[in-house]
Amino acid sequence: MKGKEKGRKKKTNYQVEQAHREATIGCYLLKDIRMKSHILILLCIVVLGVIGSCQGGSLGKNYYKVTCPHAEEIVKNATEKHVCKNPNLPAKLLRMHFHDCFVRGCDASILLNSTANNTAEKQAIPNLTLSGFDVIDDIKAEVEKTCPGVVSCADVLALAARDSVSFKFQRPLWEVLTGRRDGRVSRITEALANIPSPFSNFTSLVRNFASKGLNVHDLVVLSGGHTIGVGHCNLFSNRLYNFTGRGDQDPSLNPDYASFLKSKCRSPSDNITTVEMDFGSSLNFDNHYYVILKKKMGLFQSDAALLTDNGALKTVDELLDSSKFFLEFAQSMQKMGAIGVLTGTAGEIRKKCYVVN
Ligand code: HEM
Ligand SMILES: *[C@@H]1O[C@H](CO)[C@@H](O)[C@H](O)[C@H]1NC(C)=O
Ligand SMILES: *[C@@H]1O[C@H](CO)[C@@H](O)[C@H](O)[C@H]1NC(C)=O
Ligand SMILES: *[C@@H]1O[C@H](CO)[C@@H](O)[C@H](O)[C@H]1NC(C)=O
Ligand SMILES: *[C@@H]1O[C@H](CO)[C@@H](O)[C@H](O)[C@H]1NC(C)=O
Ligand SMILES: *[C@@H]1O[C@H](CO)[C@@H](O)[C@H](O)[C@H]1NC(C)=O
Ligand SMILES: *[C@@H]1O[C@H](CO)[C@@H](O)[C@H](O)[C@H]1NC(C)=O
Ligand SMILES: CC(=O)N[C@H]1CO[C@H](CO)[C@@H](O)[C@@H]1O
Repeated sequence: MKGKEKGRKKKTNYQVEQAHREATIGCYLLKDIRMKSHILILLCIVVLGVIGSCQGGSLGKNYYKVTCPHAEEIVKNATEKHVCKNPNLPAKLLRMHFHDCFVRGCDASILLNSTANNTAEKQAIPNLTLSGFDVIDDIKAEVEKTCPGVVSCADVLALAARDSVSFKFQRPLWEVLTGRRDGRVSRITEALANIPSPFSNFTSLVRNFASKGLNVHDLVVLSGGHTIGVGHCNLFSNRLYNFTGRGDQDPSLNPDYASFLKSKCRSPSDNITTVEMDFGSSLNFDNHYYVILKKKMGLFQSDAALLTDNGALKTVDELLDSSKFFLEFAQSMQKMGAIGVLTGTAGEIRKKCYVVN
């Protein structure tokens, strides 16, 4: 076991380093590749614009085409600048977008600060970390310089999440329709009630997703978001130390992996240490999450729960095909990005993302 652990650790460090290197190279190449990808994207917009029908309420393609023609490019540039400095950012922004959409719809309610009167959603989220919020505020400020009061924070977040994850690929991994408007309300209680728990079983997860108009297929596909990022020990250490109250381990967790996790999370109450969710590949956005899931190495009970239903298991197996994963993830993200959006004259266009106008 010791030998195995060592091997694993080495691999992890190596892969993390490699991913860092790739990201850095990406930053140098940025200018060259950008020209080409712009031409491609332009082509896509023209072609798809003719054929395409709009999904997701009254969101549309390039909604700010007239009112702020460079909006999406400004967001992309600003996002990439931040990702170059912080390779963990894609995970923060992807999760932030998910949390935004699951509470009151994708209306940037997650970004509002608490006030004297009200404790905001933000306060409930077990550490999305400040780097994410700061970055969104900065990207929004960039957009405001060119087009004050035009582009919503909800759209900025949806675009920034997509662009940060897509950065290493130098092409957008999913389409983001725009035209969302910003909400004026953010309540801590609603976050607690709507955001799925890592301790959930399959039935609760399905119910939670269904209440957002997402089906079992979306649940399995979007859980693939856990291919990047980290989780805190206290959110899974019950699986290691005291699963049923008899000092036991979760039998649905790979025992070798459990030993490794114990070496990282030394006590059941450690709420500081974090562990990669997709072991050995947590900076790579890929379908490796499903590979480790099949080996009973999903980090949370909510990950392991996807193996407890035959239908979900079938989808897990399908997503072991990489191209299938990218295709399906793009579709489900577009569905998620349309949950409960405010459009038309609803809500407002916030000037600053952390406070209502
Ligand atoms: C299926 C229900 C889900 C549950 C129960 C869940 C739960 C969690 C938990 C507990 C964490 C760790 C937080 C921490 O310790 O700091 C986490 C992280 C994360 N989640 Fe989920 N999640 C779910 C679905 C999703 C979806 C749909 C996405 C996006 C498509 C997503 C993206 C992420 C990302 C990227 C991280 C890493 C964040 C970081 O590195 O800071 N999750 N999730
Ligand atoms: C985005 O960055 C590229 C490359 O640095 C630059 O050519 C382009 O003008 C930028 N776009 C905007 C809107 O700032
Ligand atoms: C908003 O809240 C964040 C913490 O969530 C804090 O860092 C920031 O300073 C606050 N911004 C303002 C303008 O109060
Ligand atoms: C605080 O709450 C009171 C009563 O509900 C309301 O009249 C007031 O406008 C609120 N203040 C702010 C800053 O939201
Ligand atoms: C799933 O969790 C819910 C909520 O905790 C619980 O009521 C239900 O009995 C659980 N279902 C199964 C099959 O364990
Ligand atoms: C395990 O959980 C049970 C029941 O909650 C508790 O009585 C016991 O002290 C725990 N054991 C350890 C080692 O934490
Ligand atoms: C972590 O646990 C300590 C001690 O139980 C507690 O005081 C602290 O608030 C916790 N921190 C977080 C971020 O939950
Ligand atoms: C955004 C957020 O809630 N951040 C919290 C993360 O956790 C630390 C303590 O571990 C808090 O101080 C932050 O407020």
